[in-house]
Amino acid sequence: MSQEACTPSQEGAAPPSAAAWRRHLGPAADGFGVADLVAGGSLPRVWAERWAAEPGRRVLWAAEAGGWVTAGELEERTRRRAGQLAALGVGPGDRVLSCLPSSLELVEWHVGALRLGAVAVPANPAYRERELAHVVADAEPAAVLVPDAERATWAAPAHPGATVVGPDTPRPDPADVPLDRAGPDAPALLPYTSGTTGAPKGALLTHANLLAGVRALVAAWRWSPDDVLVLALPLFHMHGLGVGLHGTLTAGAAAVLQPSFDAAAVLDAVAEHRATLFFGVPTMYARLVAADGAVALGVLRLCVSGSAPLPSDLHRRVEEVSGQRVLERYGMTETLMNLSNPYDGERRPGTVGLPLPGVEVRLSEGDHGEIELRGPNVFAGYWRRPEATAEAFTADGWFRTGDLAEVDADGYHRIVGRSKELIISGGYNVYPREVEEALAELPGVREAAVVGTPSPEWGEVVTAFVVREPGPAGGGGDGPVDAAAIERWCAERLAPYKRPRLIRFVESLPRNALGKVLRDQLR
Ligand code: MLC
Ligand code: AMP
Repeated sequence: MSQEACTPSQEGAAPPSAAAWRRHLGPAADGFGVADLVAGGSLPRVWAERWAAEPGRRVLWAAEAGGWVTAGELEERTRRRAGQLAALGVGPGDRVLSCLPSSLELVEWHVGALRLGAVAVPANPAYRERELAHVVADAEPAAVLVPDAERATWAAPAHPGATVVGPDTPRPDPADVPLDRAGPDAPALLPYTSGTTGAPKGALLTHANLLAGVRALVAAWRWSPDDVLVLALPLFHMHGLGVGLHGTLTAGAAAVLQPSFDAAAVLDAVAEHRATLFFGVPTMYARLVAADGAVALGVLRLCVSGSAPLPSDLHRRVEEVSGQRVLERYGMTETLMNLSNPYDGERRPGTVGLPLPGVEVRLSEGDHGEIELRGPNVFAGYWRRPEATAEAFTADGWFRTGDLAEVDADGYHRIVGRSKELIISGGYNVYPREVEEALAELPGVREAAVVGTPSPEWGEVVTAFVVREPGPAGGGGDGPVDAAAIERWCAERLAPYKRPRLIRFVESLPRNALGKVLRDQLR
């Protein structure tokens, strides 16, 4: 595959701060460097080596498998999927889009694609037609894996060159192909994100990016082969996939896969499997502390929160209820994880801690401002969008996150806002413009603005301010468009987490002299 994303220059990179490495790793920081983060060259090579060394070790627990899948079985299952993809015509560098629910099957296809040297494109199976079609058309995958016939009919026209594999598609016999050959600079993962603004873009991560990102966590969080993670995060986003799954396999540890998050099921799994780790978004912690048996969180070696701000009072609640002091970290699709509270040492509520091994962090105004990043974890660029890639980096090659922070005298970072227009609801990112565009297409809506408003359950909820056309709505309605019509319209076009949960009808939208909507005023 040609390098279709624009790779920014990393020339002149200063070595990552030895002090921050030491704060995370203690004496183990001595003799540990960037080369160690990317040793082995790719995740599949590192995994295959581990699986061969200890084939009998339990790796994944999945209801579908009726229990534990061992390393040797996972090697076979993923080899078979890689061979089936090859038989479908997929080769190294081709994209493989999976739009599947979190499951062992998804893991098999994903790891199989990586082993083949293909580029895995994860997509949320809750996407509606326009959302899925956008990603399929943009990524131009050679194969698309879907859970049902409806999604097959949505995906196929978006890229007629793709082979769409649904549940009833006969699986070919696996071809015998070389596996685990991709090198560190080969593209590995293409998750979609809207970046700072605009339509969802593919963020192209190399094998080295994925490996460096995950190795830093394995070291900083003392992830060991003895660990058992309860993995209830969706496996189509960086948190569940790039951290939870990839980290487990890289550490040679084990994970209990859950098809979705349910607080009681998580607490049961902790006891049943003698789990040691849980990773979640703040909404999950809010539900866990409210559940019967929340005290069980206290038996875990480590609980990590991320993807959205963990309110300090929720941090304290978890500790009151279970004795567990949650470790908060900060990451992004484009970079994996960047900052983390230390494993040993103070975990400060309301902060996201210190730069992780390999990651250089600077703030645009010195001790405050936009977080800018450099390191082996930072992605190669946006897929086929050189302008967006160029905009995302400073002239001297640092990635601009769009998150605003301040740093205290001890080096702890506190996220204080965002310069990008983004709503985070329950750990899912929602781009106001995408929702506004869907609303504006509804006959009877003159214009709409979407903002996030605070919510104790979701962090923020998607809130729409709608200006209606006077008189009867289009589309056969008798009166002006109402909230029920908006909900029906959005349900057809947007995944559930993007749909406005609050709808306010207003006479006009507040604008500045240049005509730009004043979102702060709406909030
Ligand atoms: C579900 N719903 C949501 C929602 N999740 N609405 C708003 N925001 C969300 N996040 C909808 C459901 O579809 C349903 O709609 C209604 O809310 C109630 O559903 P529920 O059953 O109570 O919710 P549930 O399905 O349990 O989902 C809640 C959740 C989920 C917290 C488990 O949102 C979740 O898995 N969030 C994690 C997202 C994540 O992995 N983010 C990481 C991105 S990577 P209806 O219409 O049926 O009533 C990243 C980088 C990093 O950010 O740093 O990690
Ligand atoms: P995504 O684009 O889905 O990868 O989401 C990344 C965004 O999530 C970041 O740019 C932040 O805005 C936000 N984020 C992740 N972790 C945290 C955190 N611990 N606190 C605050 N925001 C976070």
